Amino acid sequence: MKESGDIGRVSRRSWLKTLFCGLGAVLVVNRVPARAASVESDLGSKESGPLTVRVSRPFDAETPVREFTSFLTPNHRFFVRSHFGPPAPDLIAEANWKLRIGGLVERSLELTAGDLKRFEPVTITAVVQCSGNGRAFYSPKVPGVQWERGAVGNAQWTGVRLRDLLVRAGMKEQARHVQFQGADRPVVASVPLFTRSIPLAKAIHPDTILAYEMNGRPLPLLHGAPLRVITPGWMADSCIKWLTDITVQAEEAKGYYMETAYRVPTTPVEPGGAAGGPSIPVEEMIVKSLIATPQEGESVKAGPVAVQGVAWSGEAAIAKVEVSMDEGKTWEPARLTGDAYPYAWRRWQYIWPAKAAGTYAILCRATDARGQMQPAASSWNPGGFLWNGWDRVTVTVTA
Ligand SMILES: Nc1nc2c(c(=O)[nH]1)N[C@H]1C(S)=C(S)[C@@H](COP(=O)(O)O)O[C@H]1N2
Ligand SMILES: [Mo]
Repeated sequence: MKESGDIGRVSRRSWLKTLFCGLGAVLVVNRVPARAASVESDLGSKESGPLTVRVSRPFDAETPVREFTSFLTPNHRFFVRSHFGPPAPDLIAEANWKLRIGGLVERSLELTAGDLKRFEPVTITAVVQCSGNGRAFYSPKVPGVQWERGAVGNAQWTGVRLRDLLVRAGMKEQARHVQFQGADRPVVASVPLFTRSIPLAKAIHPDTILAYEMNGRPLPLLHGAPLRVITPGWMADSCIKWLTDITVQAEEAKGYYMETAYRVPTTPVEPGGAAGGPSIPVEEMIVKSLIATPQEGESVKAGPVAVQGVAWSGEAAIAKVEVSMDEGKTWEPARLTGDAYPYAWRRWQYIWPAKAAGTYAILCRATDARGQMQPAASSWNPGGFLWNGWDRVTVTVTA
């Protein structure tokens, strides 16, 4: 109760700022569960605040798509997702935190944050997207966080190559998978830990990094401070936050989050069907684009309207983005703007000559360099993963 009083003295704006920028704030969230409801009311459940809250505890919130006119998504506007919320602060405090590397290695390592800084720093711009982004668009509905369009962002990540650490530890011949464990823990001990692994080939790829900075600033607590995995081109469920343990193994990680969750069927499942058939883990992202502006429901004046958005596709480049004003019967090419970087999203723009007053649906779809194109709707799967159907906004043109 004392804590609640303390919060009351801070202005709402500065309290929110702390929540998204630093450690102090998440202490607040951890210590004062009662504030969770207010997080929601402060941020608004509509796209009015910095983030759109989907679940308040643990805090799961998406970025309003209007942010996606900018190349980099600012840290305090970057979507937040975790299964149990951030770890107890003492576990990741600088004085206590260590990264342990073990398993099938010649030398087990224990590295402090300072030790990590002695490895060559690398910076990579990469899209991080929740594999459940767009789950809300599946029909029939799939249980889980009802993400719409904004469980994705593009940021500049700085850290060390995972490969450099693995080389330092020396891998044994049987090494095939690299398992990650973060410091976060479920509230109820019977709930499995969020333990995940990636295949060795992705782990030793020079672009797979352990990041301690996001957009040139220390990694915020909500995004995994002090260290998180970044697997460029792959879905965010491989991007383990609050990393403490790396285990080199012969086998994929065991447990719920590898064996049951984050899997997609290898043969089509009829809509509404059950999980349990043959499946593979969610890994690479697939081709996708979003319309950032105009926004859903916006009124625009007749005349040229700049339709802008972003497009990305895992490890492949974006080849083209197209816009349709007739429900997908015909498509016009959009112009790709800005530079193309591997793993980052590409911005695009289409000037729509809006003539007559009325209501219009604007659709977009992207195609990648491999020739993969966004479908009208993704095929239904029991986890509601990998949605990449055409994006769509409805706008009203006024005379
Ligand atoms: N330790 C840990 N890491 C985690 C998770 C988690 O629950 N615990 N959730 C994952 C999922 S499902 C997503 S979508 C991303 C979200 O990263 P962000 O909050 O920085 O956007 O973190 C991933 N890393
Ligand atoms: Mo996710």
